Amino acid sequence: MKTVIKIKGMSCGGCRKSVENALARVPGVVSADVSLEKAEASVEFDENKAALKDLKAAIVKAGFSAE
Ligand SMILES: [Cu+2]
Repeated sequence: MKTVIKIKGMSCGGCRKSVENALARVPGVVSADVSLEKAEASVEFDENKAALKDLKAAIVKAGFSAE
């Protein structure tokens, strides 16, 4: 499935990349596109392997806040 997660705390391309990498490492994530301008991540994932809370936890662990 696909979901969009609002992210707070990103201020540059490095932040964007950190979030993207963190999401890509979550098992079950197919693709993660993070937009710095929109402050959100579009994530495609296999809901049998990953849950929304896992995606948010990865973002928080990377140092940002997810809504
Ligand atoms: Cu940054």
